[in-house]
Amino acid sequence: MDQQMYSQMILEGVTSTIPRNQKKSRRWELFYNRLERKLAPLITLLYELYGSSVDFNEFLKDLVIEMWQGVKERPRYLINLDRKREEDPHWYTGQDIVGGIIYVDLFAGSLQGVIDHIPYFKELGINYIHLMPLYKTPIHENDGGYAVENYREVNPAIGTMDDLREAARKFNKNGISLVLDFILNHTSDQHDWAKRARHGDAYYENFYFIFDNRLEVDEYNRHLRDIFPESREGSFSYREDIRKWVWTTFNSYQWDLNYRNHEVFKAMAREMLFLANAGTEVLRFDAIAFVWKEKGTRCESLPKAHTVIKAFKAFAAIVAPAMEFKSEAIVHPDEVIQYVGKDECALSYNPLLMATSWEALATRDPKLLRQSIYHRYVLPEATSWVNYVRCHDDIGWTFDDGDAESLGINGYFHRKFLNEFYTGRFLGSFARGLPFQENEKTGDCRISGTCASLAGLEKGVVLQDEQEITFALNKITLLYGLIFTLGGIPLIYMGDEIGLLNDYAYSRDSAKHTDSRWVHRAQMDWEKAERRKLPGTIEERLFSRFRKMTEMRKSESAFSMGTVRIIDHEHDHILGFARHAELYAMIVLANFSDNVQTMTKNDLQLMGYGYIFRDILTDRIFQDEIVLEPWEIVWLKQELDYAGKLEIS
Ligand code: OTU
Repeated sequence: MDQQMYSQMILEGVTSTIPRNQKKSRRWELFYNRLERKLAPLITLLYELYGSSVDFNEFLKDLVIEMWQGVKERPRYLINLDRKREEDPHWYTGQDIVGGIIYVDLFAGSLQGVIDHIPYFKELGINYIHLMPLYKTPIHENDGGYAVENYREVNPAIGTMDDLREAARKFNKNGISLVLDFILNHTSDQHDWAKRARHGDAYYENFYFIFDNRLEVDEYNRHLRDIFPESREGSFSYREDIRKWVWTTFNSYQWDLNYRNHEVFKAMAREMLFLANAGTEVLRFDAIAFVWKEKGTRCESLPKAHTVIKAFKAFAAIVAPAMEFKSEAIVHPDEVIQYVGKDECALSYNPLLMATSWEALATRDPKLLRQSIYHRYVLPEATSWVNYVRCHDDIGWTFDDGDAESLGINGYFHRKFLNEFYTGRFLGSFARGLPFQENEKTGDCRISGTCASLAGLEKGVVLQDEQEITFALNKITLLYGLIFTLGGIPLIYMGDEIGLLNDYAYSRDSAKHTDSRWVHRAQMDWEKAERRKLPGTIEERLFSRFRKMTEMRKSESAFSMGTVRIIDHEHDHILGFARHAELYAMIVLANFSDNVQTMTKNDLQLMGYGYIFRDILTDRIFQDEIVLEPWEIVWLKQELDYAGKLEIS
């Protein structure tokens, strides 16, 4: 039977079970229309995953009923948002969006506290806010919120589900998009499903990967890499209480869900709808590379991992079309891109840009960064990067070894150097970072630290070295300046705008001391933030630049997602690129060095870019040459020539 007919049959089957009065409602009409258009593609995807199960039809009907429940419960303002987004489906590609990420408790104590800080977001120009996992978790073993005990409950220390709904509504009223996490690869071992599985309930045992047999575990392990090697060798944990092995890709208390079981898909789809109806506009899909497992493979980025996400997307498109997915796949660049698509994740973190920016800062040479923008920046139509400088996680050096090789860089040794540099072990390094998940077997390591500490501000402040401080402020501005102009949604890890430094207190906390990422999950310091109002302070110098950058980004349509044209020139330390708007081009130049660099206007003229430029961040005019201070970034706009015409060829 073809999918369209099949879908019709399921639709009729479900319709006959819906009470007549419900079927007369406008909601039903809306839902039915969407189903007619969108159910068949969903079924095709699900068939690929679960078509061989005997109860496939029942499963589909259950899903449709879940969806109807979701549509009925969807608040009216979100139904309106659905309509608005359907009219403007690529809203997230615009230059008018600037994001921020926070941990609710660390930023403002509670959800009400976050609501109270809406003016601060507005002051900075932020209109997309990622509230990091705020669900109920165990008090100690929670992986910073990523070990969820209950997706429908907010961590009681920060508020309630009603507070979250209120925050979402207030965000909506203020034109701010709410971003939440969907932690779908695993639950906490304290989740009700895991508890039931531990008590021998076969239905829930099937939600996870639980093995009696060590041999089977070993067989899987042979092909897997260790993600958190400091916590354990291999991807499985032995549970004394049940005397069995459980698949745990991350920490031992994070149990991987078994998506080969359609009941898991159904249960998680239900949780997803719940979050959609709480007001989520963008759902961050955590650790998606791992969601599908097959023996004899490395169980990362398998084709069916994509099918699972596409199926979730097709499902959400029927109930909550306003909601987009953001991919969090911090993997090889070839794989990162596979998750990006309007029918999968319209948005994706850009770990390569993040890593190569820091790489260029350490080497003072942007060639790898330039190459990664040149070869790996383009995305499919109607999708966008989410660019970031720092987040709550570590920095991993995820560039491709072949790319590096072609520039004469040996990947293995270069990563070693970068790790030495950012942990401050390298002589003369400006960075103050810590190693994360150092793997003695492979020599692998990642880096923790706040943006400011890694960029040299901590060193400058400790040594009271004014030049180091100035350079650090320039470096921070440079890194953020890139993500504000390259196209895609820039994300500010809140605290970076005032230069929050590493917080070493985590090492004295028994629940945190083994995870160095806590060093950069510092509490927002509101007293420090107040100093943004005092001219000349570090906070004011930095904050005012962030403000200027958000303002300028939003005002220039050239900075929306689109083509980036790399500018070729002969200055080793300068990265240059152009972004074209309809009538003019914006040219961004960044100096990756401790010295002043001068670029002749010839370099730009050769490419057809005018004579007179204005840096829109400082309003300086450049006529004969462009002089860049150490670590400076300029955003140049071509000025009108004296005859009043645009100087563009
Ligand atoms: C994500 O990160 C989260 O961002 C982390 O905070 C969590 O600890 C983790 O998942 C588990 O939920 O390894 O160092 O290659 O793609 O998913 C960060 C793995 C991580 C990454 C990423 C993971």
